[in-house]
Amino acid sequence: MIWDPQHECIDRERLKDLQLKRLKETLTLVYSRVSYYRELFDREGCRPDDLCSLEDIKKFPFTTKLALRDNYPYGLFAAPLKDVVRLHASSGTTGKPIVVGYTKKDLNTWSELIARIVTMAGVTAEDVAQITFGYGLFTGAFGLHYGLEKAGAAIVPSSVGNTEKQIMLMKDFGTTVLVGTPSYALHLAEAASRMGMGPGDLKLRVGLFGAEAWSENMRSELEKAWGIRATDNYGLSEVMGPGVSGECIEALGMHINEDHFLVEVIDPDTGEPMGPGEEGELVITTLTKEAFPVIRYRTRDITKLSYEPCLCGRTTARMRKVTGRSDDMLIISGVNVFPSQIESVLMEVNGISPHYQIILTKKGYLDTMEVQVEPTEKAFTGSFKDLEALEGRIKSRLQSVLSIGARVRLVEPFSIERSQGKAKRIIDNRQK
Ligand code: DLL
Repeated sequence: MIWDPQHECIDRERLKDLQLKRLKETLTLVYSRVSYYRELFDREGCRPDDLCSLEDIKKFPFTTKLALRDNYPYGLFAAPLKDVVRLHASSGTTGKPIVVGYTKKDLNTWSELIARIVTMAGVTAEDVAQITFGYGLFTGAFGLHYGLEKAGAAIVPSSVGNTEKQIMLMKDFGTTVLVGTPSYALHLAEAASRMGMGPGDLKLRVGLFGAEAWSENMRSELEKAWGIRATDNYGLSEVMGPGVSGECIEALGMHINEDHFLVEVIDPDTGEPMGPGEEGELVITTLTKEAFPVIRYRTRDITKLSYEPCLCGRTTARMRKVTGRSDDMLIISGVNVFPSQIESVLMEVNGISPHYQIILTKKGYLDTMEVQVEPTEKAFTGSFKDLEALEGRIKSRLQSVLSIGARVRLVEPFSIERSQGKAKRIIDNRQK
């Protein structure tokens, strides 16, 4: 089934007309309502009126995470707060998150786009969907929640964690759709098998996975472990959250909701456009957002686009699975973490040296992070109690800034290797 055939199977010439009209409206909106964009456009000598074709988007400057950080919290909102009905946030590069807002119309669009994506993955009103994303500032849970509800599925908002209870709910409630990060879904599968439960004991049939990169091998493992069809969906808070794109049952790339998002692929080093089918960084302009429109947002995600018609009948462009990022952002169990956030926490703590290392490993299918730090010689008193207190202070600061737990290990002064050039701070031992 196709949720919105009028838009998902739209003739591409008509799509371009619609995109151009909406792009003009969005540029006019940000120019008139957001001083950041107005000043930037004026400086760059570009005006919304300069836009005569979709190609002209290239005359407008990119937006980066830095602009979002500098305008924290509401500086880039194009709607007054009285019209904003929801706020979400995602990691910034420092201690402060990126804040995004939604009007009622934005929320309605969001649930429509998710309804499209879950329908293309094969979800129907008959389904029982268990959402294992964390309900909170993260866009994952609420985004999927309202779209699945719109599609008519019965939702089990079990949120993150509590693995054994998740499995009990799956069995007792007859869950048919599992929603979460692919790594958590594998962890759940392992736990279910320890509890003596296999695919035959549960009704699961579809997985809606996203929020982190995952390989085709991982897809096969998930499909085997749960006896399901595992589908990928993509999005980012700055643009909306989940709902930007998702896989249909052909699983040949994720269909982009192009009537709401204009996409480009650029060379991450030069900013120059890449040719059709070439790999590069995805850049997105929102076409209908009211509260938080973004112009040419550099996602840092590496992918490539395909405009070939899909066997499912949809005409929208597809993006290949995201294979990496063009910045240093880490995704640890679905949570975005910048090494610079960790560094800023460590620099605030008295009694430790500026040398540290972040070690990522897998425990079963879950990501774990260990932060190794050196106490200064002064702080290295030999008193176990002092060291334990120091470790506890670092741990709780990290938890509050990153929203995930990290193991903190104090190591002897001068034991972390000093680099000759660029410091190697991250050791990622998670295999892909
Ligand atoms: O992760 C939104 C989301 C939630 C998407 C649930 C899908 C399902 P953020 O926390 O802002 O938003 O993180 C966005 O996560 O720029 C990518 O690097 C990565 N990411 C999201 N989905 C995928 C995916 C949500 N399917 C960042 N494959 C993005 C690979 C993904 N990476």
